[in-house]
Amino acid sequence: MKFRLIAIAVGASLLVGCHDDDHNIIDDNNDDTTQTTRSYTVTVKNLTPNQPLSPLAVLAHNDQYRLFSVGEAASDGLEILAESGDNSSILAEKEMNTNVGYSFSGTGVVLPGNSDTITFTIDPTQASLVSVASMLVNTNDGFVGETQLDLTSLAVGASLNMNMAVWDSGTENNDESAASIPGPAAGGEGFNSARDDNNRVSFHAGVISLDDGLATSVLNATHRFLNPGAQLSITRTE
Ligand SMILES: [Ca+2]
Ligand SMILES: [Ca+2]
Repeated sequence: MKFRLIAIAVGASLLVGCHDDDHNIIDDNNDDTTQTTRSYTVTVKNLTPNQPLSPLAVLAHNDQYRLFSVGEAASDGLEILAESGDNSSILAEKEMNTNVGYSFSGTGVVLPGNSDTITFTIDPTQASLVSVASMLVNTNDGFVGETQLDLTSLAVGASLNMNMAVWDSGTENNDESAASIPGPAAGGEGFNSARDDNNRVSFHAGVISLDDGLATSVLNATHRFLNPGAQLSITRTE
């Protein structure tokens, strides 16, 4: 995954470089109707005190695709990401789903207070909407995610900024046990195909933790979070 990411990053920067050499950027701003590619940077900043975020999954797609729907069952790919932090199944949507034109992985785990940025170029006739997801790894199945963010009207140089809600994928019981939390707080199990929660995506109710009286919890007060869990910024660069 890392090698693939590097290849994408290099490809994107080459495109940007060529474009700058050949054209005046200001002219391009006024020439949207004929522009066949658009470039963006997507940055996610971790706002939590002690919840590392798993490597970002970013998809660019058309309006027929949703990464998740609140109140409905998570996809298998989202279950895997939300329980283990493994983004590979979500990224494989590009191969599995004709509505998904592009997939991009973050560079690695995003520690509290840190951010990760993905830069990419897409053809807006193939994909004009973006979805983003990442697991809070010291949880059973908590994740930050946004879906169907429409970039169509975002002008060059403009940004879309928003707070990312923390969701519960509904695919794993929030027992907070050492055996079931994969992050550094516990080192327990990641993905398990059993769906022993309510099987629908909802706002995460937060963790309880040992400090709040859940005697079997491997978590403490530092692992708590209240929405939002991260900040998302998408800037159109070309
Ligand atoms: Ca859950
Ligand atoms: Ca599960």
